[in-house]
Amino acid sequence: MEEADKLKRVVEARMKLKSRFEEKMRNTPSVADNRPMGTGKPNRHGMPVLPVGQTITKKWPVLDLGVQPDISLSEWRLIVDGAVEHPLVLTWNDFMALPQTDDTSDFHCVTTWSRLDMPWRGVRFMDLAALVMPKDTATHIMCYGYDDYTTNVALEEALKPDVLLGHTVDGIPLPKEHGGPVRMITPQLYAWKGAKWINRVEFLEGNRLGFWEERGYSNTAYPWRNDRYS
Ligand SMILES: Nc1nc2c(c(=O)[nH]1)N[C@H]1C(S)=C(S)[C@@H](COP(=O)(O)O)O[C@H]1N2
Ligand SMILES: [Mo]
Repeated sequence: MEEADKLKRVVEARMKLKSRFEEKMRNTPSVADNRPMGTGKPNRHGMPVLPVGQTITKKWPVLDLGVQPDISLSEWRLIVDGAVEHPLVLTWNDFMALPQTDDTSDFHCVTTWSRLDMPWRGVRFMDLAALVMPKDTATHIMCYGYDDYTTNVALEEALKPDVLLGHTVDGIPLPKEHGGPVRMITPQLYAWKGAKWINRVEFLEGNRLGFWEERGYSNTAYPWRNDRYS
């Protein structure tokens, strides 16, 4: 009974949050652009499978700021705070007890490679957001990595169903060099919007720029608009 109540509350919170952002999400370029730039058949959100200027790679290059932090599962924490009703700090066990999602998605790096059909397992950002419940004034998030990397994402992008905090990829625990134990992925935006070694998600009342955004990368990062630099 208690479990059923809990589930009901989670579902209700998710529905409420979804309805708040549904229209904004429907109008984002990676869903609504009627002249997307790219080649190939439409993907599941209606965009050409390969965005303009990208080349498919089978390998998975590693990009970082020169540090690959080593975070054991026992010391790993995820802080979720800022403009939310119920801020929280999750341990690894708390995180793994959240609803888990499997999803196969594409990965588009601004340095022009794309890796298609990557099978991920993790927690939907939407499910995490429903737990903390963003305040009505929240518009963006800032994601922080253990390496002090930061990147900002608009909520209508972060709440899309393919945005995961992934811990497993290709059937194995996410390798450290790719951001393990947990990283975010943003399949409908360039991949720098997904923080590796994620440690904190701060909900913001208004926009703020992250590490690369401050250094001339696009605030919005839409692959099908060649929206790389600002
Ligand atoms: N914490 C952290 N996250 C990060 C980065 C980083 O340097 N630190 N690099 C970003 C960039 S620029 C890209 S393209 C992707 C690369 O992910 P990969 O190394 O798994 O290919 O991670 C993004 N997330
Ligand atoms: Mo990148």
